[in-house]
Amino acid sequence: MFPNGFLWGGALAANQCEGAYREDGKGLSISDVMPHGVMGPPDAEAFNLKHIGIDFYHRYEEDIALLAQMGFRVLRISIAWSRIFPNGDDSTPNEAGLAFYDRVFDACARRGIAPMVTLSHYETPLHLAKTYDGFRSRRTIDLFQRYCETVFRRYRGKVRLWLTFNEINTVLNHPLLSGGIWTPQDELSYGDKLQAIHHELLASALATRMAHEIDPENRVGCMVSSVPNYPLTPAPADQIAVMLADQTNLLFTDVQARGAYPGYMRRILAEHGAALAMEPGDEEILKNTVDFLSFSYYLSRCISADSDKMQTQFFGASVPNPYLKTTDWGWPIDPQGLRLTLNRLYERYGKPLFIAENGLGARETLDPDTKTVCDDYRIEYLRAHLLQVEQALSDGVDIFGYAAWGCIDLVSASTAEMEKRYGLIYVDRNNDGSGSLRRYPKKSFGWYRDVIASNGASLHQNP
Ligand code: BGP
Repeated sequence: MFPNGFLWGGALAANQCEGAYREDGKGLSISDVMPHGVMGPPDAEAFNLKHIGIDFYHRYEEDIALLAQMGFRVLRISIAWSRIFPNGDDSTPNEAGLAFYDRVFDACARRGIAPMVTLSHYETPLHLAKTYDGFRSRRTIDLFQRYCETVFRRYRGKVRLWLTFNEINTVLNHPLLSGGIWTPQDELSYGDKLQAIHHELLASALATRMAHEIDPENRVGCMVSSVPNYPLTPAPADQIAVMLADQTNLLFTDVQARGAYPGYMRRILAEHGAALAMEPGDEEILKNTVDFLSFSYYLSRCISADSDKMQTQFFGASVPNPYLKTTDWGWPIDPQGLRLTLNRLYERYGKPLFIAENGLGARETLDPDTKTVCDDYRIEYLRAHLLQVEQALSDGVDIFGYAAWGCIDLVSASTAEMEKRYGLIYVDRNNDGSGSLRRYPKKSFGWYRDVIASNGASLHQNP
């Protein structure tokens, strides 16, 4: 059973939905010059779908009204840092950018939707990336604090749920997208990335402390990409391979939820011949732990100690799992992995959990006659995952909400395309940029509305 007050809703990110990339004083972010997502180098000249996105900047009223029709109680969005501080190191904020989010939060409030705000979702101001190499520089921590203080004060009372960095653990694989690091990946040592991670962890802890100081009612969470690793065989070597793979992810939640580097950090540093440059006071800062943990969940990974078996994948080196089907983009579909993730995180940290992203990316077209998309496969995907959330609740895990990723179709993060659709609402826009941008509820729209209205009970009916 889902508890009363469970926060049902969905999630979006500014750089993937807002568009208006140069409007009302906004500066460029790294995403504005990454037309291929993480599949190619930055290119400021090439056509970039994110420049218009799904035009949420001008259509947020209509979009929030549609989400309210589904009964949303929470909407996770991000603030585009470069809308508030166009260069990232400006001395004063951009009032037009601040006013935009006032309007968005007011629209949510009018419809009884609580905003949950990600402070940094793959959209570091480009100037910070180019000038300071993003979070490789300690200076970026101060600039992030300036931005956080501005938005915490401005939206005091309007926003109470905050996430610091989206999928903070992806810095190791995607240093530009995740850490705003302009230096090409192949020129970075592992130690360079660990140092940037240290800076992001400090920035996150300082933001958490500041959020609590500015409004004791603020609740701050971390956000990680959660991918359970399974051993390919019962061979002990495969178990150890899983343990090591897990640790490179747990490192982030261990620091953010427990307040200190775990013991195995020593081994990680030694293995890579790296050392962290720490300043006096850093360890104290890290003690400012989060109130809750949030994560994205899309897939699980299978791991072998035999490196010849491991294949390079966008979501990390792994072996195909013979028990799982995959999406059109090759992402293994594993609802039970979500129950496992919820249990493991709760056992380890004992803090409330929020599922910040989950969903199915698929190619689909609008039926010209019915003006909808019959997305039974998405309903099945979401239903199977939500039933596992319910199982985890029965296991005793404290879960306070669920956000369906890309609840309105938007530009994808990894491949920067429009045609990888996650929405319960179809947006008429195509990879070549054509389309009216009109919104059309899909079949999953009515299905999710019923799930929310019945507080999960309708999941037990066949869709
Ligand atoms: C997460 C990101 C989102 C998002 C989602 C789906 O990694 O936090 O921004 O887009 O994954 O990924 P994609 O859009 O690449 O399918």
